[in-house]
Amino acid sequence: MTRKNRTLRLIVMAIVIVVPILLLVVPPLLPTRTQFALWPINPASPTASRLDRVWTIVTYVAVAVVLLVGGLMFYAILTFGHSGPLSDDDEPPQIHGNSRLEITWTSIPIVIVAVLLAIAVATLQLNAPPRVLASNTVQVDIRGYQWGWAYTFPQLPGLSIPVGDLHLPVDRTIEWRVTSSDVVHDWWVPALDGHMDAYPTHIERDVIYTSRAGTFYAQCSKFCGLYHWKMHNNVIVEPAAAFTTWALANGAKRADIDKLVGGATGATMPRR
Ligand SMILES: [Cu+2]
Repeated sequence: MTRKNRTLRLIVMAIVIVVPILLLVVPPLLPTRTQFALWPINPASPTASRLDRVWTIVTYVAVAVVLLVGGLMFYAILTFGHSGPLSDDDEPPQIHGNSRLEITWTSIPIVIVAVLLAIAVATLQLNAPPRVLASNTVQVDIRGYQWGWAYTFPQLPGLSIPVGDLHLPVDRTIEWRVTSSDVVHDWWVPALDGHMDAYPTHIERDVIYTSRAGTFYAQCSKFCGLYHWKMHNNVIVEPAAAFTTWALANGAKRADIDKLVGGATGATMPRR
């Protein structure tokens, strides 16, 4: 191999290996991480924090594997690379039946995948909705349609949001129940929860805790037709007073709102 060819190959391989690593590793380290709104980062609920932890572990394990395999590949190519016509004498020694080597390179990936599986299953268990909910849990019915999301609150009759942003009180247990009136959609607010598929005639429920106020990006994540891209909006988690103002302006009765968010504070509720 000529020096020029070798340098060129080195540069191409460096790009192939380094660019994906940079894309994976750098965004979570940036101070303005929220601009990557669909990354499961900057979690605002315990549920999303646990998902974020799994995501981070998987990412760094994957990067370590890429570095290891890519490094060995680099080493092999640069050390044993050959150019020009081959003669019979150029064939490297052929290795067959090295049981120790084969067991090693089979068992390492199995162990890695088993550990990641155990972490993922444990997280799923922790994120499962509890059987008993706090008495002042806020229930939200979320209905996907082509192409938008509509919200109602069973405890706040009269409040109906056919289109637009969803507001929620901070420091509250929220039970959201997701369905669809036409095709399959997917309710996804990365900062608060994992994906929730929205099927017609089926209610998918999950329970989260709004541990931090803020404006969080929501996006339908199932391709549901021509204007799927329009199915995004914000979930605004805010103090009880701001939530009350919003609910009043959208048709809820004050007595119902006071009953729901004017009573006990989050400190008395189980955090999950
Ligand atoms: Cu969609």
